[in-house]
Amino acid sequence: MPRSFFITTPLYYVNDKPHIGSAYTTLIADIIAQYHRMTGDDVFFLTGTDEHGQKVQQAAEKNGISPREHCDIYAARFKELWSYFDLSFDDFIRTTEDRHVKVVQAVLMSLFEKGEIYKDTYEGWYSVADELFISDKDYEEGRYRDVRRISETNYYFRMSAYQERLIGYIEAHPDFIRPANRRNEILGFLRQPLKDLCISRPKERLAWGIELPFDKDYVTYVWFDALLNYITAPGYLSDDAKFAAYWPAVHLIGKDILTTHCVYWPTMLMAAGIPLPRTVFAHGWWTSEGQKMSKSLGNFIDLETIRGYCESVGKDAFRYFMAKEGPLFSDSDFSRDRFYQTYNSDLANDFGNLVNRVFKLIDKYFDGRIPEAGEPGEDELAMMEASVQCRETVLAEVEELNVNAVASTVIAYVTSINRYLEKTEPWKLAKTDLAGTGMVLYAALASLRFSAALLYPLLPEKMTEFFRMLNTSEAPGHIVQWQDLKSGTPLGEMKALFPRFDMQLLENS
Ligand code: ME8
Repeated sequence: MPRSFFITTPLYYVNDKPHIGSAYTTLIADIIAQYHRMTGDDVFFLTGTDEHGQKVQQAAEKNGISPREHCDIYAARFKELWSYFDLSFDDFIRTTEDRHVKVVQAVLMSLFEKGEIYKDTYEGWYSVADELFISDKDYEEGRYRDVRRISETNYYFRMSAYQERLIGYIEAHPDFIRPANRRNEILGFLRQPLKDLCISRPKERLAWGIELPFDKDYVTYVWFDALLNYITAPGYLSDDAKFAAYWPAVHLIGKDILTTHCVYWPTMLMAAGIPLPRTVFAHGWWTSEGQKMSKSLGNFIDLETIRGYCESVGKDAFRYFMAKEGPLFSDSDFSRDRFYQTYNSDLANDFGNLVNRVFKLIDKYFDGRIPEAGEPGEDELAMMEASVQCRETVLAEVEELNVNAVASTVIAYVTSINRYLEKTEPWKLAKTDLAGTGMVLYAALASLRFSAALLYPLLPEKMTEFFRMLNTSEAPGHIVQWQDLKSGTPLGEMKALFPRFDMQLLENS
């Protein structure tokens, strides 16, 4: 039986176009999904859009269109970017779909009937911009925008009743909230008394939402609605076998939505009697050229900027950079220079040059046919062993969701292939020992093929091209054995996979 693996991204708001932040989380989730597929896991990768709430209603009003039309336009923009990057998600959920509305209403009804939801009147501060009721302290500190005093009758979820149980769960499950600093942040937050959660908005103030099944004058608070997507998509209440196969999920999110995912969501699940997520992994933040990204500073990495990078050195290079340098454990800065430097050093120099070198030598001395492996010596056996070690390390890093480390691990192996060639010097050896030269070039190419297979989730287009150059019928995306490289096969046409980027071009722009 294959192991099942369910990974999700946040559902992005449709009041903004995709940008480097949403692209990052989704690309990383895709990479993790691809590595799991590579090992034979049965993967369910989910993304989508969060379409209800005041901001959407306001944006639609501003543009003179209906909220639904607005959502259709924006959801399509996300889909377009994901298809540009050829992402491998299995489902794209929109919170306005019927399948989702049904689950939200069913969960609300059952919690209401169990007494987990009650009606009450609140008088206090409300941030219109953030759609949140805030405390007096928050108000005094001025942390929220567009704050008004309101008195309103609403429905509340008894979140406070789950505080102790949640703390106990987090303490007993070190992998539930990751990385550890985020876990500590949540445990710190839970040292304060937890309040009940307001889960409704009166329709007279906000009409664009899912109607409460027990009171038609109200719609559901957007977060209570959106979080439930994670169980709608894998079939909660609609496909028991699918739900049992995939739930619980690994949620990949940014640090901005830690509390909703690590406090609201698990307590909602506890109340509904559903197991908690396997892991909530909250990554850090991208800054741009050393500063917070902002449209006014002109350093905002939007869709057009992303496409510009992709057009200059390829989509794979962008994906690779996201993986290797992205803010997984702490914030990270996107700098144009660093982007191109990483491309040149890892992809053009380390991988690309090595491919050129090995292909040219095989062409020169073996008429472009993969030479015989011969009787491997100590160095070749060491390369073979190192490949197995490299794969084990990569798979352990994937298990830890540590995509930053994966890229470095494989590139370190590629560097070791370069060192192996420097040591064995096949270009000199060819003058005296052709069989020995064949053995060295076989070992170099077998190691390259092995690393290409491991790099596939990071560089899917280019590694597919590389496998085409090997002229094999095997498709990348699988675990390969080092010694399965077939001697005698004529190599395909050599292409420059990663042409060097001329850094001087940057000085003139
Ligand atoms: O919060 N660096 O949607 P959202 C890294 N709809 N990641 C970033 C980023 C940055 N500078 N900016 C954004 C929502 N992100 C809710 C989620 S889930 C049921 C509902 C990424 O469109 C990061 O993953 O504001 C962050 O958590 C997400 O975009 C927020 O997306």
